[in-house]
Amino acid sequence: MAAATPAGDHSAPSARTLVIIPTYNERENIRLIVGRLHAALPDVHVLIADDGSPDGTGAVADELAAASDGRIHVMHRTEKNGLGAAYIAGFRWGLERDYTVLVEMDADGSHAPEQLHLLLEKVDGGADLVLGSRYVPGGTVVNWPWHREVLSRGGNIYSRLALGVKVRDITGGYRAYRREVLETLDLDAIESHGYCFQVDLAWRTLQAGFTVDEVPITFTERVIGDSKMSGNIVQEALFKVTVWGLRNRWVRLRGLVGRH
Ligand SMILES: Nc1nc2c(ncn2[C@@H]2O[C@H](COP(=O)(O)OP(=O)(O)OP(=O)(O)O)[C@@H](O)[C@H]2O)c(=O)[nH]1
Ligand SMILES: [Mg+2]
Repeated sequence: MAAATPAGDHSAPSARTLVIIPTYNERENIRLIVGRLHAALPDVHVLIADDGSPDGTGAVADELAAASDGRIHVMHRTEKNGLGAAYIAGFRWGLERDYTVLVEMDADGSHAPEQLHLLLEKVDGGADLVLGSRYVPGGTVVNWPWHREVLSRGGNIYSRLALGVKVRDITGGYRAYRREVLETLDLDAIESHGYCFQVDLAWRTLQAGFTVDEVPITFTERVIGDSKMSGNIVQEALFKVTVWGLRNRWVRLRGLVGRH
């Protein structure tokens, strides 16, 4: 069967997969999500990157790691520094080890671990970055208030137009990177937070000439715990995407003028 699980096929690029889960106050969710993940794909490794959650998520993560036969790891960070910084620290941790695919997944259940194999199969098929997409045919959003969906769809349409890319869900945070992508990008240069971090990384990946593919996912609104979304995150994304889009057009325009 072509769609082998990463656990079953050790020649596949995804044979050594690390799933990075950033957490801030996800005490109840972290157990559930890691349990679901290992039920779906027993061989993937997990790195929980916790920013000193006041609710004790870090201690729960330590318990899970202690009982995990080395498949669960925990990074304790001292202060809440945003999801982007936690992911970058997690990527570095994974790149220092021999993981071949690095995955981003939220702790809150929005990204179904049962669908991770769909992303990994695309990586094994040759894609450098695979996005779990709500906005390709077959993709869907469950239980989101209408204003969140409008914001998310609007942000994606705006990003697509401003940056001139074909990606349908560039703000989504369920993704699988081939390690070569993260080795190539200048992770030190990435300062974006929130949604903007996701756009930033996908945009850099495309500009570096890597292939980006999308697979449909079912995104489900969190049931337990509180959102860390804020107006600042939206403003940051809007501002930066506009600057990147204008800069890209300017560079291309200069190139055209320079040729004549
Ligand atoms: N380590 C770390 N993780 C964070 C931080 N902010 C958010 N996260 C985690 O990043 C993931 C996504 O955050 P969410 O609050 O779900 O953000 P969202 O998906 O935009 O919003 P909702 O799903 O509506 O709540 C979750 O696993 C959070 O716990 C942070 O500052 N540090
Ligand atoms: Mg969420």
